[in-house]
Amino acid sequence: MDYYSTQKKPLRLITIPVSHYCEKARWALTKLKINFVEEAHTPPFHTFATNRVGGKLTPVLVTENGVFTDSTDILQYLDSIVSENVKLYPTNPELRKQAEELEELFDSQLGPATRRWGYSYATNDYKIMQRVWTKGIPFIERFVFPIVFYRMRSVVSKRFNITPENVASDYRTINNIFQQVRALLADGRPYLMGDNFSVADLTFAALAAPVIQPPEHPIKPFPLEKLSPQLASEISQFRSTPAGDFVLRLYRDERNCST
Ligand SMILES: N[C@@H](CCC(=O)N[C@@H](CS)C(=O)NCC(=O)O)C(=O)O
Repeated sequence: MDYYSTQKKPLRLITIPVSHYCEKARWALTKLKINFVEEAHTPPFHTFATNRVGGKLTPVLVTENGVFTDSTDILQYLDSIVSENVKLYPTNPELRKQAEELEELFDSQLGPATRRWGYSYATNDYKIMQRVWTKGIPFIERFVFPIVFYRMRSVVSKRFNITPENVASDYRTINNIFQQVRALLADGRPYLMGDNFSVADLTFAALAAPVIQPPEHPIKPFPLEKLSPQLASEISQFRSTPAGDFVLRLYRDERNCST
């Protein structure tokens, strides 16, 4: 019997809506057609939800087999419960190792860089922050968001050490990883691991999304003309690279879902 026919109740995914690590988990759940409910919270309220199940950061996945508090652990768990033909991790051990190395590269370098780059533009913009932090959150958190916004923007700025030097360094990190992705795709392969969509593609696209703003992202991005000229220009530049184009294609072809 496969997982889908035995799943008793939906899995719980605790998120901060905009978090790209949460998007990585959400995309995997959707792609694997696993029944789940998203419990979205705006910072700092996410901590009440994550603490209650023994976690700290988001995403957290609550299942009948345990609680998973890191996006990679979540994907590995999900992969272990689905059938062979839909797995996100290659079954060949050598290919699996390469896919895991790419996942780790994107998690450890691309994710922090795109997050700080994104917040460097967004933290002072009420409209952007409201859109990206409040989708699907409880009414009370939405109600107090105006207060939270003014308090949290300095917290975010300090937490991520947003300085012009650091943001410039993030920009270089992002470009460097985009070059590595370009090199991997240079032989004409459709996906990073070859012919099949895998965890490497999903992780790359989810964590690159803040600088690409794909139209299919569950948090619908603002049209570029509604953004500041500098932000719009940087997104356009990232989109026009081969790696940026790859992200747009992955969202278009592999993210077709309602969440
Ligand atoms: N390595 C973790 C990173 C998770 C992470 O950094 N989550 C951020 C959102 S992008 C978070 O929950 N931050 C809230 C906080 O710092 O309290 C993963 O892959 O799940």
